[in-house]
Amino acid sequence: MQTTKFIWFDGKMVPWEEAQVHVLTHALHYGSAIFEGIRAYACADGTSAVFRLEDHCKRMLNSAKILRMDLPYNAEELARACIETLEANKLPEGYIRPLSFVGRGEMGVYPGSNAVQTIIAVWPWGAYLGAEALEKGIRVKTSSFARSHVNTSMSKAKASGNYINSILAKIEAREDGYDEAVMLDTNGFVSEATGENIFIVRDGLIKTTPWTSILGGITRQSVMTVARDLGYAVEEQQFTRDEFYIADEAFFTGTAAELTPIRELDHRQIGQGHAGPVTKHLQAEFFKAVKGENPKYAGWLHHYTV
Ligand code: PPE
Repeated sequence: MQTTKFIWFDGKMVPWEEAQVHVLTHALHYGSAIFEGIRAYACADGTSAVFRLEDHCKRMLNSAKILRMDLPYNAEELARACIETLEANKLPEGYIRPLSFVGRGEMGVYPGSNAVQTIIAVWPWGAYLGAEALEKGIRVKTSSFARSHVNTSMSKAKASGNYINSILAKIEAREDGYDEAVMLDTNGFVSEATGENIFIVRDGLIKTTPWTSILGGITRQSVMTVARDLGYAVEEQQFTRDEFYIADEAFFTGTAAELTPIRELDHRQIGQGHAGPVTKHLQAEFFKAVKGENPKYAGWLHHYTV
């Protein structure tokens, strides 16, 4: 892992090596933590831009609300701390990881009055599924693990504990020779991937799975907006794995994965077996938006300079 110099820890900038917790931290035992994943991009004008920083901070507060965690920060304070961490590390481009966790105190599932602690780390992070993936697309398989039922884990919270479900599916997919897993919900419909939302394109219609058992991806919402602005028809609609098999195109969206084309699902080639025209168009427009090359989406960017 690439390290940087400082990590923001409960309001203080501490050296990377010193940002540590005790082994009896509640979150380490029970997964009682929430986090965000945010990207910053270097722009052509020499500044950098964090993509939808305020929206990520708002989602973090919503995750805290769902988990009944009290964060002593509002969205503006979290956003400012993210920028300060990027500046302290002189990082023009990379990934931002705020995390709030239930700290040390009483053991036992009930979090009681254990203090909630918050850190923000940043690091350089290239293409999540490999540089080639962004261009050529990836091979995926339907997971044997179902996405958690809507009353099992609260998927609208980006909660650490939820990721056990993702880890199981990711390990299975990788060990079976695939890049990523497609997870079905408990009714058998396509849900999301282990850390990405899913889109298919069929007969000119772009479909993404509805906001039920999935995380409300900020990239998902951004890509829907960009697609509609370009005149494409976009629906949030349930679909099945066999509709996915006969899609003309398919792709994943996520902060880490950005917009990654899918070229194969369960040994069925998707469309022509490489990134299709709609996927390529949306990917190009998405990258323009995040790098400040489309003034229409200037409101999504929080600029800073290092
Ligand atoms: N679903 C899940 C389960 C998920 O974890 C992510 C983000 C998304 C959808 C897409 O959401 P958004 O980033 O707002 O478009 N996954 C994060 C974690 C990746 C990791 O390995 O860590 C991310 O992309 O930052």
